[in-house]
Amino acid sequence: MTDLTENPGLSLNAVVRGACPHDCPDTCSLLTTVQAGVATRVQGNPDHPQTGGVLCNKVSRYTERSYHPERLLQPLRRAGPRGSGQFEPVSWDEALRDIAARLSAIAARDPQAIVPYSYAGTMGLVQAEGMAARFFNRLGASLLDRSICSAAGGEGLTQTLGGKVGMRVEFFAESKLILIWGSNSIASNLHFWRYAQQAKRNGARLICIDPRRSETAEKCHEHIALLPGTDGALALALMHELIAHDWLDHDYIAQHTLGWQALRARALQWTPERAAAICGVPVEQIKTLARDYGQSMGQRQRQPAAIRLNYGMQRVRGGGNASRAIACLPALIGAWRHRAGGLLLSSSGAFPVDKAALQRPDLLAGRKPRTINMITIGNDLLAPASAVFGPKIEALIVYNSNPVAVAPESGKVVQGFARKDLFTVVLEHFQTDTADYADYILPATTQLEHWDVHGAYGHTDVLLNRPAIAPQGQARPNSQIFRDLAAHMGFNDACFLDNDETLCRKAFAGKVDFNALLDKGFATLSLPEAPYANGNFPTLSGKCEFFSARLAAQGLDGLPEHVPNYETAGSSALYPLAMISPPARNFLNSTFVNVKSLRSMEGEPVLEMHSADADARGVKTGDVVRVFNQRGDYVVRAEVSTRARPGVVNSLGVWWRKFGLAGTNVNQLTSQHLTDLGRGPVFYDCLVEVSLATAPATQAA
Ligand SMILES: Nc1nc2c(c(=O)[nH]1)N[C@H]1C(S)=C(S)[C@@H](COP(=O)(O)OP(=O)(O)OC[C@H]3O[C@@H](n4cnc5c(=O)[nH]c(N)nc54)[C@H](O)[C@@H]3O)O[C@H]1N2
Ligand SMILES: Nc1nc2c(c(=O)[nH]1)N[C@H]1C(S)=C(S)[C@@H](COP(=O)(O)OP(=O)(O)OC[C@H]3O[C@@H](n4cnc5c(=O)[nH]c(N)nc54)[C@H](O)[C@@H]3O)O[C@H]1N2
Ligand SMILES: [Mo]
Repeated sequence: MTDLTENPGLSLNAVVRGACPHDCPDTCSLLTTVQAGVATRVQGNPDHPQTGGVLCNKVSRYTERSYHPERLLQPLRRAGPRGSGQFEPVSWDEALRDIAARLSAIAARDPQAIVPYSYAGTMGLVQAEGMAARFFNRLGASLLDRSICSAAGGEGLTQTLGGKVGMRVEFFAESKLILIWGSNSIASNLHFWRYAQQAKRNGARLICIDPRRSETAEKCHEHIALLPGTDGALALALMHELIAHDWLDHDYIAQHTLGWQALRARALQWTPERAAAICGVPVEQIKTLARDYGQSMGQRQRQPAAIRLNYGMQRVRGGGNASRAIACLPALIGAWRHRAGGLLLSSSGAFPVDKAALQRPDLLAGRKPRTINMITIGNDLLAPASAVFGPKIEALIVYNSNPVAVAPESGKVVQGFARKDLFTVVLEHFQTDTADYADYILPATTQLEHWDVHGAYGHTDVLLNRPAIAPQGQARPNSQIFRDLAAHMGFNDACFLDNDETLCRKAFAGKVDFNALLDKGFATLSLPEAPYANGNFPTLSGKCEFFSARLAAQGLDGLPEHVPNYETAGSSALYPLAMISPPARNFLNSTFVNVKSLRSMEGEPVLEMHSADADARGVKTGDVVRVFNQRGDYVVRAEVSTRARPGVVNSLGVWWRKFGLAGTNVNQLTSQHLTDLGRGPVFYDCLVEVSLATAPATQAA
């Protein structure tokens, strides 16, 4: 067995196979060209079918990010007021020693006062979940509910289909009707869009369901621009029409579903007229969509209808129920019978990841630490100790995340991070908005510099990432930093000696051929082509559960229902506009905002407004506007645009605050409320008002 971590064979001239680490459904296979020890080019691997030799704008500029002049290359210690961004260099040993001493002192009182905060800066199983989880389990730190992205839809899907499972993405190429529901695929799921294009060339009809006229919406045959948070109503009205016109697969329903009579009664309450009023779309559009969908699987046509459900529709109060309602649709028409029919939200449930081997929950040794929801970090950092909450948060260890920019209600998040009595360590590539508040910043390696292994959430291949170049400066992999911290804390369990190769091998516990990964860089899971053609859903009943006994047992509605937003469009005279803040095409959440070539493509933070809403406020394109609600103010440049529908403004995220106008970003306005299911975020359930800004605003260079 070669020792991959020591990596003696790091060639000075080579083409190295890797994996894109970013939080994106596509998880591409990368080829990095190295010349004289320097990575000169990152390309998509043409041998990997899902990547097809194509990369997005962002990752094709990966070398610009890795060799960025502002890359953090040595440990830093705070040398000015908290949040001022002033730091001084410090040696690794001094930093680790001091951090270990501070954490040990807190842990002696109550280790739950220490909170890890991480998300998906890298999705690699080693650099995201392996050594870090072992460290925090051994410490007995608070657990983190990593809920900020996909929790509502994940729970909705699990309660309906039994897990984060669905169609295989490649078969969308054979579909005849594709509903792209709550997704701007061209921006955020480019490699799915390639399959949708293939289908379109073969005569498929593409329908986009999205409040915003996105890049994707304008390339589909039809765009249904509903109000944010009304997808549940739309799905129930579609069911109403399927029932009223008997566009149903009675045999599939009888054999492979649970709760049909109850769902039928519920759906019959949802006439298209009722839904149209809630969704803010013409009733004819709902009826036509139902006909297209309902007749797709008719006896003679057998033209499979497929739904690419995504995250946009979940980030509202009723996101869980809406996902459940939509997940019921394919079973009603028997779309699952065909490999190109059904639905895909996330494929992550297909991967046999051995979490216990990686994360070692046994190191908790019977302790049951509290769980902090990452969405409410603003409130939680400001919460005093109490019997319900537990100890006040005294230390935060942040890695793979930029909460000061991405978490909701930034005003509170900033106030929390600025607390004088909080000890904060940030593992990062760059001095982000969050790193500005650190006591210590520890420099981490990028994907070009470390080993990792990846599953995916938009396809079903496992990928291996080999380092292409040596770590830059004094940067260390996250795994190494937690190994080092463990040593300084005196944790001498053998598992802290596992190197990255061992972690890569343990991740799939022998269920994926590691030699194939070493040879080719990727391995495809062996899965059935049409997994639910004969039922066999991974639910307890083995059926698609229209009615969920588990939800009912929790006192919740066992059937999917339309759950209105916390902040319903049109419900407030003070804040009459609904605001959504979906991803920008050239950023990846807040990653890449500091890469100049990409930032110049995005220009500056923009608020798209419909002309009727702009005219009513005397706003023209290019005006600096103040967007505000009860949670704060956000300053941004207005763009009067046909991408916005009346009553809804769009501000693409997630800018670093320090690159925004007046040092703000859109999360100044979003709320810390949670979704109906899964305790997820409600970024797109947010009412605001807009007015011309009076004070001049500046953007950092
Ligand atoms: N370029 C790029 N790619 C990304 C990301 C990025 O930041 N940039 N982020 C990555 C991450 S973390 C994720 S989770 C995925 C997200 O993946 P997707 O969910 O596919 O991504 P989005 O492009 O955000 O699409 C969301 C769409 O939903 C729409 N939307 C907003 N509210 C509603 C609603 O109530 N109902 C409906 N039907 N639609 C609504 C938005 O207008 C937007 O066009 O993308 C990943 N890929
Ligand atoms: N308003 C609004 N807010 C949103 C969203 C939205 O649509 N609208 N989207 C939400 C969603 S879907 C998500 S997933 C979250 C994303 O939130 P985060 O997961 O916090 O994503 P990023 O902002 O990309 O920050 C990731 C950070 O990890 C760092 N990083 C990358 N690789 C490594 C590594 O190997 N080691 C270390 N130590 N650091 C690394 C990067 O430099 C980057 O600063 O944001 C959420 N916030
Ligand atoms: Mo996400």
